[in-house]
Amino acid sequence: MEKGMRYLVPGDYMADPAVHVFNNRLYIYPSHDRESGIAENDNGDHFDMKDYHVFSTDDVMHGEITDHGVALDTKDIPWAGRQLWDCDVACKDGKYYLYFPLKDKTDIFRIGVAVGDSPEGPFIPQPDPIKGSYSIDPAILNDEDGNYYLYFGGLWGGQLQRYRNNKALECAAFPKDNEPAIPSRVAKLSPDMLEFAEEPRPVIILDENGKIINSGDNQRRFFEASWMHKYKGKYYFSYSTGDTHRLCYAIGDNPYGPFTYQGVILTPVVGWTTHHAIAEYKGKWYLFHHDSAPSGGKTWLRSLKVCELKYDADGHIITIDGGGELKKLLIS
Ligand code: FUB
Repeated sequence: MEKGMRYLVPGDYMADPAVHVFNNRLYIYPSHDRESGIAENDNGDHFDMKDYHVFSTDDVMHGEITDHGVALDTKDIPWAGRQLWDCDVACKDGKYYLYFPLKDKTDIFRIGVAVGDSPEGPFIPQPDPIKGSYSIDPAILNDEDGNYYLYFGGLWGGQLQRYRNNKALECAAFPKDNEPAIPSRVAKLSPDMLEFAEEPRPVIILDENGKIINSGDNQRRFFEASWMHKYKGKYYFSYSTGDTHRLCYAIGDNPYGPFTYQGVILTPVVGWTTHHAIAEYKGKWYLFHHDSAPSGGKTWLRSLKVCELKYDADGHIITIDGGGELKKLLIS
């Protein structure tokens, strides 16, 4: 393994981390990959996850990682079809809210909420998904002014190409290469944390000339895995570029953006997907992510990783080597 990297849960396959500090402890909310036996395809049918475990630690690089066990299972979700993908958790007034994407019984991804009394869960799902929700990869920003924002969306198997202006299209449609890329979405949450307080808005990413990044610019355009963190008063929106396998980021002045593209956080890892969370704990910043090296490159069996993340004096994130290209050659 590369120097300065740590696999967090070597005994199991965990992916898509969301990470937050609650009660001075760091909590990790990953997807729980499993060998489903389903053939790999561009729709991601092979990612057939059924439950979530919660993990926590008080020492990210060297401490014990506690597994708090199953916090939510699809069998307990009344509207469940299949595929429990990336989740995130927020805390408000002593309650914990777990946001999760799941296909409903008609095979459409919706975003659900489950509520718990502790960051470890268990979480009790609401009877229905969030009204007006669609697609995947929910990520929460607690703006620490009483407002919480939910970012979401993902292309291809994540179904975001099936929507325009929050309405389902008759047929999925991708813009032409010279048209603006399909954006991630953001919506403020209602005071009870259970619904959108407003229509989701597009998360616009601009290039260095102030022009919206185009669909054909697949080294920089949004694909999936939204994450938001704040650093020195600025809003850092980060995401995966999907088919070009990078984690990139863009900076804005408020939770809605627009955000101006800055660069690459993580170069490709071993495996197809790349997905992350960024968090500060005990004075250091960390990049939580995953790769498929321990499973020999099997994209549906990913392992959780962490390393330190550093900024330069101007607040730019220093690019981290995902180790993908070289390792891929060794594995194949
Ligand atoms: O884990 C299933 C999907 O793979 C996630 O929702 C995406 O972000 C990608 O990591």
